[in-house]
Amino acid sequence: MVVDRVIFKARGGKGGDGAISFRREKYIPRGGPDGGRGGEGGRVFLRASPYRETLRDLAFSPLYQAPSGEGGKGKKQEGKKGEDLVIEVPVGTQVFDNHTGELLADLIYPGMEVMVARGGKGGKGNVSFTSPDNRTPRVAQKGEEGEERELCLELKFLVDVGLVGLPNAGKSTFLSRLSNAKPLIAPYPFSTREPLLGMVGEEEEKFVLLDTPALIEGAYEGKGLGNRFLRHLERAHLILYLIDLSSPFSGINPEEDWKILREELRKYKSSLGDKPFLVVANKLDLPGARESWHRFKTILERENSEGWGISALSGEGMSELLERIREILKEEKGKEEATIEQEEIRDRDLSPIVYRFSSTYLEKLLREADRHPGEEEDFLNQELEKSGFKRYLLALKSSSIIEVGERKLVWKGKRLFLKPDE
Ligand SMILES: Nc1nc2c(ncn2[C@@H]2O[C@H](COP(=O)(O)OP(=O)(O)OP(=O)(O)O)[C@@H](O)[C@H]2O)c(=O)[nH]1
Ligand SMILES: [Mg+2]
Repeated sequence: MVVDRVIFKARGGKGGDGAISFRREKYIPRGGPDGGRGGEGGRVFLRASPYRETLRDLAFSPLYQAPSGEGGKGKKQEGKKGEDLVIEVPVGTQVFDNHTGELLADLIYPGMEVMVARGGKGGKGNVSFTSPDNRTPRVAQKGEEGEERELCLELKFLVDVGLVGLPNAGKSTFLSRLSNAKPLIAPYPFSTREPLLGMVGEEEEKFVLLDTPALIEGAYEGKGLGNRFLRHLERAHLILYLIDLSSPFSGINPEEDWKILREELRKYKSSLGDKPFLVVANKLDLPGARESWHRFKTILERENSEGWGISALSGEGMSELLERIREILKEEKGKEEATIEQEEIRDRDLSPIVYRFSSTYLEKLLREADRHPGEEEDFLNQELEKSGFKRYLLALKSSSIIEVGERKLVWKGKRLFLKPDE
């Protein structure tokens, strides 16, 4: 089974303790304090990996903790930092704070990392406690505990087009006809038990099509296989309602099936019901289906819904429909970029979200920006505007910190700022 939701705690490493130490050298009988600071604890990151498909591997451990920082040492040496713990998750994972319900990050880009728990600060060594009254302090500070956070991770496939339908409508047949996916196709209801993705087309034109298990009336209350897979459609740009023109299982008419499907999606989440859609009437090749389609089509036209008649089996009408799907996708994707709204983090107490990008593109861009002294920021933002990379940044919350290698940037008001190191 696909595990697409897990809850666990992430805890940053403890900071190392400060050291109590005194200089001991020949000819310096009473050396001053020289105990260094403890190292910072490791941080916990989640990383979107194209090699992960489910959250299953994370379902077994209730706590992920990064290593502690090492203690400080003599000669004012700072302890070693704890290593960061990086947990790999599938691309498309959404990260929520399980207590507040706040969406912390949407890991839609392979290689994108978000920090979910900060490491504890290292304690000060005794050197920091020297004062005129106390030249030989025998105290140091303990390292701070790491930050702890309970997270809820949900995998939502990055789907362009989602297929929904009653049992046996031909959803899996439709997917297999357009993509290289090999779903189970069977003449009985509920043959598909898990959502399945397929890639349609090549290169620029490529899109992701999702086949889902059948819905039935009352699915929103958990009837049949329920609606737990519908969340994968939340990010889809287009929904195809596949209707069986022969209706052998429901025994009713296409209008009725269409109404049921529409209602189920609305009850699950009204935003799903509002998404762009096409009604696709299938099995046009069967006896009586053409007449049924003509009646149904008139009804759809009356309510201003766009309908297409096809046969997923013979291929009739499929290429015209595919063309229309591509057209809608192009429009919708264009709109999306223009309307993404970004939430500013207003509450000063809320620490900004830290993302990390291992991107050679960004690294290179930063190096190039350095060659434009005084105009680094403008250069950076102009280049981003031209590249496709900006759309990944648009998925981040505003006021986030972005780490690229050793550099720290701030993403705010749809612009990248070069932040001087603290
Ligand atoms: N005649 C005809 N049969 C079709 C067509 N499309 C699908 N079928 C048949 O309908 C049956 C169900 O097809 P599936 O693709 O498994 O249907 P599904 O909607 O995925 O079914 P579930 O996963 O069980 O909900 C199979 O026997 C298919 O061969 C079509 O256009 N014409
Ligand atoms: Mg199926």
